[in-house]
Amino acid sequence: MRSTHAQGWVPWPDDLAQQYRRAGYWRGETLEQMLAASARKHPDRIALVCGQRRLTYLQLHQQVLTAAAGLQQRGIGHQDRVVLQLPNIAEFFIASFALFRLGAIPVFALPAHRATELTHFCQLTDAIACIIVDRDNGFDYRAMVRNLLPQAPALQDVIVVGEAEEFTSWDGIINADTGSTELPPSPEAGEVAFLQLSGGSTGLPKLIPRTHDDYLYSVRTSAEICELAPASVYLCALPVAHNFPLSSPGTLGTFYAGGCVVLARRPAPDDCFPLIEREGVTLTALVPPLAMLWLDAARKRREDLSSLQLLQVGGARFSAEAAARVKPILRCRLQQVFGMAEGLVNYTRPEDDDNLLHHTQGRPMSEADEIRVVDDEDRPVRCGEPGHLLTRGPYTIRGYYRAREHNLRAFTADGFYRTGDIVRQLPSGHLMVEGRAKDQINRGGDKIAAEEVENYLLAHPAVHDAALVAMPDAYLGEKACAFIISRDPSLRPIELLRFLQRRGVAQYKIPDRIELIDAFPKTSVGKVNKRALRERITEKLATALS
Ligand code: OOB
Repeated sequence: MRSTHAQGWVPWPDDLAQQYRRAGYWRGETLEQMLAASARKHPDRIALVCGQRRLTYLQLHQQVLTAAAGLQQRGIGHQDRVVLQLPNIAEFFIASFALFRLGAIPVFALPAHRATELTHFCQLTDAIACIIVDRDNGFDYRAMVRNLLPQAPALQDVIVVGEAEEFTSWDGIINADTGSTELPPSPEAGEVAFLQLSGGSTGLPKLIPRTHDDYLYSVRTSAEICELAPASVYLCALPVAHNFPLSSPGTLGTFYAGGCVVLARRPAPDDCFPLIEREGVTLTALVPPLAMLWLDAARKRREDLSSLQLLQVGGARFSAEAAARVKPILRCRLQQVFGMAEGLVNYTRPEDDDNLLHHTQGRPMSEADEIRVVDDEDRPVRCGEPGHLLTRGPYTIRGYYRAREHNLRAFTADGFYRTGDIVRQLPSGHLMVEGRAKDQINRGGDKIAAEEVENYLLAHPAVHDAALVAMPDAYLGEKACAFIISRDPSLRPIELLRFLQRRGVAQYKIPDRIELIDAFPKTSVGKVNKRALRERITEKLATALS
């Protein structure tokens, strides 16, 4: 195999890799070969609906091959990293599968990311190209990339879907005369297929290397558990590059099953309900705040949602009360999904009773997922007791990309990933997410690494120290509150928020509230006592409400 530590990722040990292959988990197929197989099986079925565009499997696959030839002509090839930042449009798939075909490695940025995050992805991966859209949601992605070019010396090509200005136009790539160019051999399925983002808890966002073999195993298994078939119509309402709508079973699971993927530009009922009615959507995936929004809207709106058979909810804790409302209101099944871009995904199953369905976050998708629930010293806790969740298996990574130091802390010596989640495991194998040990805020499914935002705040000359903590929020579950020790008595919170915005940080990471404070409470060993800060802001909010 060509993939090694030197390329920045940690492969599975050889004996386990062999075992996973022998067991049929890893089948030696690339993601693009999976699409090609579906195109052979169902050439004339609709694979993708994007606005008024409808592509059959054959058309989609042909466009992928055309794009691959065009990208190859631009000098993109095997192992080259390409930052891909696109909203929910067909080009996301055409570009991704084209890169998979070439063995190039897309880095899946989210549309919410701004110059700070994009610069980091370009620098960390030495990306030679990026693919963006001209504008979306009132934001000009070309202007953002134009400004970061001096900080991304490896970037040779900026490819724009839409009005390209001085950059390379995507239309030019797919219409290029590539007549005589031949595509290279497909990459090996054991190689890294793409890099996905981690929610993280430390300084800068980490990148997650997923191989064709491991990802496709999770896609196939998810598709089986969710009973996907050619008649399935999957609505992609969440950002298309996120692991949940991409693979659990998501858009890729739907392509694998020969079903139809419908892209929604926004996840709100205004956009999604008419699509459900028009396209006969059978399943979709939401984060809890959106699920609650949909539940409220469904009672008031008139669209016919009767085609919907399954609503998946995950990414953050879904309350048992809200879970119990899904079936009576939407008249479809609920599935709770507890997953992570690093690998492990848990699902409730069709046969689970309401108690499991409402109160647990499901059980591991694979019999080969190894689960350990341990105390602070990595000793197993008794079944049913809360503890740290560690996991290892055929689709859970062994290390982050180019992060040797961090990997020593994030993984055990025997390769278990420390999820940072506190769970209980029931005798049935089902997990209940009880809390979190990692220093992260889960803002309705958007993950914020506290240390990352603290560092941005510390860059302001008036900030002496900063601590970011979660505060409760009825809609999002959690929001972010920054406690600041200021050097300058005249510093106003609004100035700090503007400072972060000017710097170009994803909007969801900008603190929802800033509290100025004289000193941080400390733990007995002298660390900032974040629990005390969380309690302080929670009490303050409660008093303000009463
Ligand atoms: C999904 O992936 P990520 O990488 O954005 O976030 C993973 C983290 C987990 O470690 C956990 O802290 C939290 O998000 N989480 C949940 C949850 N699902 C994820 N916490 C409570 N209840 C749940 N159901 O969020 C993701 C990836 C694939 C499928 C689904 C979600």
